[in-house]
Order: sequence, then C-alpha cells, then structure tokens
Amino acid sequence: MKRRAFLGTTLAGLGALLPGCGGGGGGGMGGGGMGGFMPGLPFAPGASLAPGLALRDLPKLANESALAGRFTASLAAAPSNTSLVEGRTTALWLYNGLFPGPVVEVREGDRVRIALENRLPLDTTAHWHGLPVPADQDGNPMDPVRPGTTRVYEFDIPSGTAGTYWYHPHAHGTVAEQVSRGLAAPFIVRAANDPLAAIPEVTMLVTGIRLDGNGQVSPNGPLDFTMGRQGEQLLVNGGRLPVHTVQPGATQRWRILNATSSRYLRLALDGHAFTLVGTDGGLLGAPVGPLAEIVVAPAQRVEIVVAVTTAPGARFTLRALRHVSDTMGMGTYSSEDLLTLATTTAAPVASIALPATLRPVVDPGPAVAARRVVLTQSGMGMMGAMFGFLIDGRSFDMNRVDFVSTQGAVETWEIVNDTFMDHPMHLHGTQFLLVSRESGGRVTPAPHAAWYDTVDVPAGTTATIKVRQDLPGRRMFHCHILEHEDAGMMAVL
Ligand SMILES: [Cu+2]
Repeated sequence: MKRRAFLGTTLAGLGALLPGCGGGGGGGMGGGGMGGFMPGLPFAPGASLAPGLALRDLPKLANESALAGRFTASLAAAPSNTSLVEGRTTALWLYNGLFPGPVVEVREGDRVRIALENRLPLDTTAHWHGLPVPADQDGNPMDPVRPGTTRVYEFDIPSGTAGTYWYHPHAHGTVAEQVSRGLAAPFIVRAANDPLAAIPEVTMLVTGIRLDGNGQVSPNGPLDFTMGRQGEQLLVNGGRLPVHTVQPGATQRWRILNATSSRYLRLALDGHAFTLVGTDGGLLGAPVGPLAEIVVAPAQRVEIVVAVTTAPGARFTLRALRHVSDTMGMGTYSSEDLLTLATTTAAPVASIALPATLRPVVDPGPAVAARRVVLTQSGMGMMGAMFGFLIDGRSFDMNRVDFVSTQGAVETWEIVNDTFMDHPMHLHGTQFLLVSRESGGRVTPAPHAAWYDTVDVPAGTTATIKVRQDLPGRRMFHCHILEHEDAGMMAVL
C-alpha cells in the first residue's frame, strides 16, 4: 500500500505532460498521436505479411560439422531488403537473410562453435539468452563485434539444460533497434531423454513489427524509450495471423518465445486450456494445468501442451489478451489475435497422455547470501525518455561492477520494483528459481518450482529469486524491455 501511494503521489498529473496520451484507444499506445506511426500496417499487406498464411516452419541453422557432439555453424548479421508489404521493400537487419533468423538446434553435451560475421553498419554481438555459457562467450556489450569483422563463439551445452532459449544482439544502446529490425531467433537444446518426445512439437517465435509510412521499421521515440516500444503488430514465425492446421484430437507441444521488445503476452486459446510443461530453463517437475491463460513476459519462453479439440473443420484463435503493464494505464495493450488453430476434416487422432512427472527441478539448497536490489525511476532518462529507470540508483556503466557474487554460492535476491512500470528482469549466465512474490505486504510463494532467466517484477511489488552462478566473469542483469535496457536499466554482476 505504501509503495502504491508513493507512486501515485509522484506520478499524479503526469498524463497531462504526455502529448497524445488519452488512455490508449483501440490500438493501445501505438495510435495516431504518437509521432505519426500508424497502429496498423500502412499498406494492403502483400508478400510475407499477408494475414492468414500457413504458420511457417522456421528453417534450422545448418550444422557444418560431421562429428558427433559438435555443432559448427556460421551466422551473418547483415542488411536485407525484404518484401513485407505490397509495393515496398523494408530495410531489415537479418541473420543469414532470414526473417526471423534460423533456429539453432543442439543436444545436451554438444560443443557449439558459431562464427558471427558482422555486415551491419554498427557493432553487434550474439547473446545466447538463458544459456550457461562462459562470460566471455556470451555476447556481452563489453565484447562488441565491430562492423566488417567476424567473431567465433564457442561453448559447451551442459547436461540438464534442455530447453527453449534464443539469441539476439547485446551491443549497448542499439539492442532495441537491432531486434526490431529482425535480429532474433530460437536456440533449442534437446535432452538425451525427453519425457515428451512422443508429442509432436511446434516452435512459435513471437516478434513485433512497426512500420512507418514508407514501409520502413520506424525508429523508437521518447515514448518508446519510456514505456517500451509501442504500437507493434505481433507476428508468429514472421507471419501475421498465421494458420496452424492440425488433425482433430492432436496433442501438441508448443514452444512459445516472447522475442518482442516490450510486450507482455497474456496468452489464451479459444475453446482450449493449456498445460504448462516448461519455462525459460526447460521442463517443470510435473505438468501444471489446465490453465485458461498464461503470461509470457518479454524474453520469457513457455512450453505448453495443447489437447486439440476432436471437432473436425474447426477454427480457434490464439490471442494476446488485454494487458496493462504500468500503474497509469499508459502501457495498455488491447487484445490482439496472434494465430488461428484450425483442424482438418480428417477423423480425430488418439490423444497422447502426459506423464505424471517430467524431470526433477532440484532446489540448489539454502542460500549463503542475500541481496536486495531496488528498481527506481528518475526524472528524464537517456534516449529522450521521460523517466530513467535505475538499478540501485544507478544507470548502466560497463566499466563498473555493481554486484559481486561468489562462484558456486547460492544467493537469494529480493528484486524490489519501486517504479510505476512492470519490468521483466533478466540475469545472464544461469537459470534461477522464483521463491516468492510480495505485493502490498502479502507474500505469495511461487506456485511451482520452475527455472527462469527472466522474472517479471510488476510495479510496486517484490520478487524473490534463488540463484547460483557456476561460472566466473562479468554477467549482465537488466530489464528486458529492450528500450529500458538501452536507456541504461542494466547492471554488471
Ligand atoms: Cu524495464
């Protein structure tokens, strides 16, 4: 209560300072008054953004190694003129010319070697989001890959890390721009023994796109750097409102990745419930469900099992339901359709039963250290933002170390959000457990044990996590609203 009251006092009347912020009509904050961006695409969609095409199967990054246990590949990040809407080509930045980028698929125990060639006009890196790779191989902002150069990343995939990850640039100050222009792709680690191996699976990478009147990816403005990028249309595997067609009665495992810069995905599928089987760091101890909806914060992933209706020739909509991500309603996103699930007219197939247990999620044991990290806001932020968002009162400086942990030591972190916005906080180098949440003085234990690398910390609340870094080196801790990260909401562990 105290925190909310404080926020209310601090922020009273702010709405009057923001031009065009009338409370977000049908299209949320992306509408007309926000610097001329259209809430929808400005042209009759042709080419690849036409709605209603079949859900694309994302191409895999080819393994150039013939040796068992080796994954060797090449990525080039480069400008690419791509036909997204009719009558225009859109200047994107892509991995290997693909929108979205190719899926890296490896197995536990593999030795990975990926060469990244930077053909962009600015620094980039490849960050292997969520994977426990050595600090100097993790695409930190301190290790930029300069334009015209190639950097080889090399790391092992430990056993027990099977799960759904992703990769994206982490060059400081331009992450939001690089991702919004197309640089993001899934990274899937397969287990030697997957308890769900019998269930057909689909990877769904959710990204956002916002084009200006010339069909170009519109740059972020002050409002975007304050609230996160506004007014994007959601795409699944690079397609708009794609149709995913399955046989009636099918059981499917969906790996859903939130690769948008700032959009909370509150997912619901008409006529169906979800069974949650995995989070950022892989499978849960046991299936959780049925769930009518599930929130996937920016950068998070979920693995869900969907028991598709036995009705033939039916259609259902997967939606990102209305979500409010701040205490003033500025970051209000109205419900948006994501995808159509359609059943064929064939006879129903037999459903596949889920096992009662999946794999042990082992608590790392009692904490030997406790840390309290406070998120606050200041006046005028960087990049023209109306607020700066700070971690322990500081803005990012890559030459400073903000926190020191002991390698191998279990810690609890209380992450206190004293700002008016929700922040999905991401820690590099490891996965952690959510212990509890506190809101208005009430503590709620985590409903089940699950591995995360990104935890949402809603405005005015506290999230407590339990974490252990097994590898030494400098790790990033930051908000995964990419505009906040670029504007300095990042610290060095
Ligand atoms: Cu944030």
